[in-house]
Amino acid sequence: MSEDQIKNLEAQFEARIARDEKIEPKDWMPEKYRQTHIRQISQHAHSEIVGMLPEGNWITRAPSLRRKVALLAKVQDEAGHGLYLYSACETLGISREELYEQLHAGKAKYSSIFNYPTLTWADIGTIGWLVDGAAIINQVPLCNTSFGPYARAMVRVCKEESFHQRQGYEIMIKLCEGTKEQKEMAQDALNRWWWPSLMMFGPTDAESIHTEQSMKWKLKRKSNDELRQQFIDQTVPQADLIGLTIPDPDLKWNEKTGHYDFGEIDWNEFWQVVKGHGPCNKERMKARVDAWENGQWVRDAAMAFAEKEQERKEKLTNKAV
Ligand code: BYC
Repeated sequence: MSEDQIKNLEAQFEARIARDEKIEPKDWMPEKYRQTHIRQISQHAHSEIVGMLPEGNWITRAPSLRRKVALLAKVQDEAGHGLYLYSACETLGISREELYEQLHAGKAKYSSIFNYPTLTWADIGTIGWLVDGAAIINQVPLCNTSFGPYARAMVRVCKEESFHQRQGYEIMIKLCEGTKEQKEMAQDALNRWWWPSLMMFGPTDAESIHTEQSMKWKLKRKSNDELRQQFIDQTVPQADLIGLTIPDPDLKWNEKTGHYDFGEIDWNEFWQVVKGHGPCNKERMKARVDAWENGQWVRDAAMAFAEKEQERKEKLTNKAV
């Protein structure tokens, strides 16, 4: 293709983005647009799958049948989210195997939040309340993202995240209405998960390398700092309502801006976790690699079965002829 032809295609592509048209997998797109979508969608998919591990850890220990059923359903939803997202990503011309390989080799990231341990039952409430709460805030704008398969996957994901957030907050309400020890357990979980939850939104806008381009392409519709602020403004009153204290001495309502001011995030901790040195990074990756390797026989059996079925069908067709 000549340079002029590429420029022409690029101009048409930018015009479609400006008109808020959805870009579909078979449409022409700049190579960088394709690559940055593969990066973000696959990291999102990996986050859903790795995100099953900290909560899966509590399924056998949920304190009642009702809690167990709800937690099972939530963790199962996350597997479903991973599947929609991997499928959306595959429409960009990369295979599921390649995506897994990138994760297992440490080339593709997943959300920093899942590298922290779930020590008590209150952690499950806190994950639903804060982590899924943050996920909704981050993902609602993505329902309007420019790449069609990603935007459509996000609509269902957000509906399910809403149930996840409520089940988490309801666990917290119950713990806060319970004994002194239960309330202390809830406060302790909030103390440990608050700052990592704020880190989920990524580095500050000034440090974010992808935001500018992703906003131009309408992959991202709001910046990391805008979403983080929205999360804080929404969550602080929820903590107040159940009598929990946000572990930030600098947190203060600002009449002028109409937002909460908050303390400095420990960005050194964030980058350490992102680079693989968080409390559970090694454990999480081992669980995923083991699952892949131990599942080899299932994939082999499915392939062998598919081949036999194909042979059987061919024989039947030959007989009929
Ligand atoms: N953790 O330029 P930036 C869930 C990386 S699933 C790790 O701002 P971008 C749930 C970033 O990838 C939650 N890495 O990047 C599941 C980039 O590195 P690369 C997951 C992070 O893409 C189960 C570099 O830092 N949600 O909620 O413009 C149970 C520079 O950052 C993180 C999604 O994936 C992080 N927190 O913005 C319960 C949503 N933050 O790629 C709940 C979709 C940044 O150059 N993703 N990095 O190597 C997004 O919205 C955006 O990708 C982000 C980052 C806001 C996360």
